[in-house]
Amino acid sequence: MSLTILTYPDPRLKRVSQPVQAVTPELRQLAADMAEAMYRADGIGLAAPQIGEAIRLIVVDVTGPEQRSGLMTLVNPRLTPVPGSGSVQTEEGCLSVPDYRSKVKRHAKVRLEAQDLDGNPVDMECEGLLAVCLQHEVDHLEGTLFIDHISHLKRSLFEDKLRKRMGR
Ligand code: K2U
Ligand code: ZN
Repeated sequence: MSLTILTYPDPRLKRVSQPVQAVTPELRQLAADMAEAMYRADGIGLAAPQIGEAIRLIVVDVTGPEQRSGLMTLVNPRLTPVPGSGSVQTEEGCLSVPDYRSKVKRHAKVRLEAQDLDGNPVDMECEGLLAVCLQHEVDHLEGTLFIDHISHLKRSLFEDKLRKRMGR
């Protein structure tokens, strides 16, 4: 089933997602559908709230839609910054905020704890694009978009641009 990615300012993108209680066949299907939607949209990450499900499930594949060799399906992911790893500024975009990119400051290294679809624990230290993508996706589970991290001036310029595009 092809999923529709919600776009700003859809209020469902602001919901805080609930923990996944159990991995069911339906959850597996949802995760597979999310990965397909992510690849089709040329994304390297997708969080369940972006397709309207307020649950703590994300898919990530930083090898990208052409290669498709690094898919991670993460249930109830938790990130903790690695002390002393510093921060990085990266140009981010979002499949739910089309045609807009802005620099965002993120932790350089994060510890990822999660479960995979078979209930096995995931516990790894991540850096680079994976660390940035994970922080972007886990933000989605809290109802936070990358545009919530930009300056007030940039945000008002973004909102003006959106209003013009929506003809208001
Ligand atoms: O969550 C999403 O909307 C997918 C995001 C994930 C992401 C954003 C910023 C930085 C890293 C990951 C993107 O739209 S996926 C598109 C993309 C691809 C490569 C690099 C940056 C953004
Ligand atoms: Zn996003």
